[in-house]
Amino acid sequence: MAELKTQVGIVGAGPAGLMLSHLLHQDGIASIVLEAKERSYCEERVRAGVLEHTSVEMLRSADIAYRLDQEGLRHEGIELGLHGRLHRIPFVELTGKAVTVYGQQEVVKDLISRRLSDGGDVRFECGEVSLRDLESSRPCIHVERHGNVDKIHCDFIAGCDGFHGISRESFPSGVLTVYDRTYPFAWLGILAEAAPTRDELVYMHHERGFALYSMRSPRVTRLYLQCKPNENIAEWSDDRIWSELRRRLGCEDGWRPSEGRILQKSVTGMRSFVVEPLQYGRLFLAGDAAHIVPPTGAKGMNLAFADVHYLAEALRAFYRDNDYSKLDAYSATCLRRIWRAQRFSWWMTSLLHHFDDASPFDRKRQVAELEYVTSSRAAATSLAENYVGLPFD
Ligand code: FAS
Ligand code: PHB
Repeated sequence: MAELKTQVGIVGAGPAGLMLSHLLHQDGIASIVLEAKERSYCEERVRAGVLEHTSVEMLRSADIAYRLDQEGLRHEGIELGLHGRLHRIPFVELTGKAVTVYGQQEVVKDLISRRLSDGGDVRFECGEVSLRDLESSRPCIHVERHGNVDKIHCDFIAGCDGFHGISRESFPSGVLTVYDRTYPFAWLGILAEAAPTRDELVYMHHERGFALYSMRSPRVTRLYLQCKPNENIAEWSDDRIWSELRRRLGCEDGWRPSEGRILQKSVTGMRSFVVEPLQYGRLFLAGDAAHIVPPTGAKGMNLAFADVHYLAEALRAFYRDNDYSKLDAYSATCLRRIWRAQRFSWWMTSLLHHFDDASPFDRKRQVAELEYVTSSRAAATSLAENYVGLPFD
């Protein structure tokens, strides 16, 4: 059994945990990152793909943007589709800002290789993690592996272990308030070896259900179909997927998504989830451990970065100036941004998806709202400023 000491113990090597460890390192603050999975699993997990302007600025100022700047695809707008016609939302014209398409797994690869080349302590396949003494000034992480328990004594613990992690579960019962909403549909997502034939993402409203045309590189596209919440992927042959994508994404002007070998396909559930507060004693939650958004607003990974932006700032103030005020304010500061992103993600989801239980009035109102957003500069600007990322408070 080893007894270790560090300043910040971090559970989870996703975008939140790795970015926090890197930012702390740049401030000379030590951390140990504990990850249950193998390195390859973390680096190959296909998830988000859109980085807000705010996240790109953060990666650049943290000197983690070399590959992002080489390979990321700058997108100055998106297209909303209705009745097979596309309407562009020009982000740069409306907000002066753009987004960048760069796969989450690429961000994770960049962060892992940088942490390790900087001599960072990132422990993959770490074993069973449990948290102790959270109310004390020396919380402890127990890591059990092959019957052996290591103890890591910390000043603070960052719970960055995602929705299914143990950190949120470590809050004593009655402390957390949970806000939860699930949607009566899911997304069937594919990665395809097909060169993009549009320069920007297409969000398509269709009576058969929502569809999204996205991409990862000049050779790979990423497409999503609205499907049933318990959809069985085994019932979706590649041909069936492509024929449904053609039907939903096909445009009046003849555009169709380019097709190719499907590299990966999966079904992802849709939910809006927030817990309050994000802090218990010396444990601070960040990212999916504290909140989940439906991916329609492309906010998941970006919110995780925003949380660790505030947490790193607060820990810097503590270690530099023995100032605890930002740590005290961490939960409230993050929750302001989290609820704005929740509102936007819920709104984009409500605007673009097919609800089986919608009344004829609701269907007409949904189309009227989509027509308003695609014809009003004010409404388009509101969408644009939320999509590119609200500035940090
Ligand atoms: P992550 O979940 O990324 O990382 C948590 C890490 O903690 C994982 O590596 C996990 O293995 C580890 N961990 C868990 N329990 C542990 C334990 N007990 N001990 C040690 N380690 C532990 N967002 C979009 O914007 N667009 C998308 O298309 C999109 N697709 C998604 C698809 C899926 C299936 C999921 C789940 C999410 C998707 N998201 C998407 C949202 C996604 O981007 C998340 O917001 C983002 O991964 C959050 O990052 P983290 O908070 O770091 O959590
Ligand atoms: C993606 O490229 O994976 C993606 C893009 C935009 C979204 C969701 C997912 O809203």
